[in-house]
Amino acid sequence: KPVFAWDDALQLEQQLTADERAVSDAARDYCQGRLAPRVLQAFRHEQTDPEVFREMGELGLLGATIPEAYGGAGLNYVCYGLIAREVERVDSGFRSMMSVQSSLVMLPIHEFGTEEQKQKYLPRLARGEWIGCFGLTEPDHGSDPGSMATRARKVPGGFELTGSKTWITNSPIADVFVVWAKDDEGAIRGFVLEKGMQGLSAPVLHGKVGLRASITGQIVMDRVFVPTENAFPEVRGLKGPFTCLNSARYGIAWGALGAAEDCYARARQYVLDRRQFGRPLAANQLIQKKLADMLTEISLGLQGCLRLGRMKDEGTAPVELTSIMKRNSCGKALDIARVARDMLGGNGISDEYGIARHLVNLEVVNTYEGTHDVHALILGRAITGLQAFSA
Ligand code: TGC
Ligand code: FAD
Repeated sequence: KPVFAWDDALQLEQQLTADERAVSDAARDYCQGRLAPRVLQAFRHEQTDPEVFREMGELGLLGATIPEAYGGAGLNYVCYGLIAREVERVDSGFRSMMSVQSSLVMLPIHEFGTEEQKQKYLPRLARGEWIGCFGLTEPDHGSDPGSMATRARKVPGGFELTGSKTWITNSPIADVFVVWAKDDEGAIRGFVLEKGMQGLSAPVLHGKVGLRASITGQIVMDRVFVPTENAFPEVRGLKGPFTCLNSARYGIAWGALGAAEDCYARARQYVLDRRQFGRPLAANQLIQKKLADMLTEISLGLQGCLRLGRMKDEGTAPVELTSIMKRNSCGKALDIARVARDMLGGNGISDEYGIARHLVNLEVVNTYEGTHDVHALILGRAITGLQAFSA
């Protein structure tokens, strides 16, 4: 008789290849063994440990889909998703550190960079020796990056970049900055900046209530000279940054469900252990319904992520599917975290029980890489053929 598993109802494990299971298991061992014991202090004290990049690099968790010839692990998109799920099961901030490095820095250098740029940056980024960040958002242009104000003026031997980017993951500790700016013709182009370039600074943003284990800052560029060899030669327009976002948003779709799974597992154990009115909380119908709803959404969501991963690996995934899954995973994970927090009563408010941390992290995850509503508008446009972003 088939047996029901409370933690893998649709038997995701059985739908993976042996290699994919091995990657997922190795990622889980590292995350539970090395990251989980550090997360409370990192979050509570807003401390980002750059050593995490080195550790992840050693295990091949950075640039998982980048070919081995450039230092990556040469894995498929399903593996990348499984890694994101395991990292975010511990904390969205750790996943942010990993996915910016992988999808938003290594991927564009691999996809759009010259051979020299690939050789120079990718192996060191893959090992976590160098830390990367991605500058698209500006103080006045978030959901609408096409209106960006940062300019790349052509000068002899290169470009001069002026402008500022904000809410940039990893920027205060970054060695490599992938920055998007408009050239003299008004076309969006990508540039690779390096720490120490004159006129470049990356002040930290303090006081985040979520994602506190992951450092965030600005990128301020005051006439930074960037040699021509540091520009991506061909790519023009929003296609450049959006190609990176397609990959990062896909990872988030898996990752947010990893956080949701952790909330569900913690809430389940808590209500089994905690007694009120003379019996376990878990014996109450209201509590059981909450757990049933959580497991349903997690199970369906993971199947959707796996399907999207398989389609990405086959090359058949339209970008709108990523919007469906990023939006669904974030919204559902946020709902699950809120309900799980409630099930722990007063203890749910303590950072020591983990769920409130996931909850405030997921508020960020629901906002970055395209807000919940922006993804609804992307889908609305695809469904109707009518854009509703602007008048
Ligand atoms: P639109 O007309 O839709 O497109 C302009 C050009 O871009 C192409 N394109 C895409 N290409 C590849 N992949 C995609 N997903 C693409 N979406 C669009 C499109 O084909 C077109 O190309 P061309 O050649 O015809 O010019 O542009 P729009 O200005 O109308 O776009 C509107 C909108 C809302 C879809 C877009 O601006 C958007 O997605 N906004 C959200 C902004 C966002 O996601 N920002 C993320 C910043 S990075 C970040 O948050 C990192 S956090 C990481 C972490 O810590 O984990
Ligand atoms: P806005 O665009 O001002 O949106 C505010 C509200 O208005 C949202 O609810 C939105 O859904 C809504 N809205 C906007 N337009 C419309 C519309 N047309 N119709 C209806 N509603 C609309 N960016 C990077 O480039 N690199 C990074 O590494 C990075 N990391 C981040 C890390 C953190 C911790 C955070 C918080 C953000 C990060 N971001 C990063 C920025 C992130 O991508 C933006 O915050 C996000 O895209 C939203 O932009 P915004 O904050 O300017 O909000």
